[in-house]
Amino acid sequence: MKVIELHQSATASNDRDAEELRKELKEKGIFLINLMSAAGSGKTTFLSSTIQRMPKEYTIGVLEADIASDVDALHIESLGAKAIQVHTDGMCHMDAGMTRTGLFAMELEGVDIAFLENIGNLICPAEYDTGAVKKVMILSVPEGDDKPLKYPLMFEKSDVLIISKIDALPYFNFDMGKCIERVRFLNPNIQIFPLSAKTGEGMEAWIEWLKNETENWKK
Ligand SMILES: Nc1nc2c(ncn2[C@@H]2O[C@H](COP(=O)(O)OP(=O)(O)OP(=O)(O)O)[C@@H](O)[C@H]2O)c(=O)[nH]1
Ligand SMILES: [Mg+2]
Repeated sequence: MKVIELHQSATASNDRDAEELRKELKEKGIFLINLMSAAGSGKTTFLSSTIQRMPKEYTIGVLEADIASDVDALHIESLGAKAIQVHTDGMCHMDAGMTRTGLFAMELEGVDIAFLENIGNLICPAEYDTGAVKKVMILSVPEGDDKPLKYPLMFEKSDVLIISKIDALPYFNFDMGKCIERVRFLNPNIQIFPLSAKTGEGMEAWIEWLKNETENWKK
């Protein structure tokens, strides 16, 4: 497994770097998604289920960002997708320069969809444009329906909210209606997909969204 050690980019403007990276990805026809959530919300499990359900004509690459270890990247690679592991030198987020370095260290030839599995953290990753085309966040049922109230920025900035682990709803006091109401108050345009990566319930609607958005980006 290729593991790359990254340090915070020393450039003046992260937003400019992000715009440049997006432009370059558009030219190459690569749809980059910044996947964010708290630690353990189910990012890797969700990506695994996505890789297994997407039609084989889509080549998927995953940039795994963690403070340490390569377990997530090894798992993704075992499913037949391209994967690369980056370590962030203790930092709690990825910026556009780090994302570029990680992406171009992966063999990008033929990749249609690239996911950045960001560091598990509901706060810092929301503050940085990584150059991704879309921002997708996960909130899992065990975390609670009050998280939009406590960590509003990520909910405001995301294009898509995955409410994951819905198979666990019987065991937690998670009010789905209240959660969705709180999220829509912050971000009326956000797309919301409640699903379980474990049972597969709800995955189909997400897969349809991903296929449509990828095709739109490639036009
Ligand atoms: N019941 C249930 N458990 C899930 C689901 N998705 C993930 N999990 C479990 O949640 C735990 C964390 O899942 P991961 O996919 O490793 O979460 P992650 O967000 O990638 O974690 P980090 O990379 O460490 O931030 C694991 O024990 C998974 O099996 C789900 O849909 N239902
Ligand atoms: Mg993970």
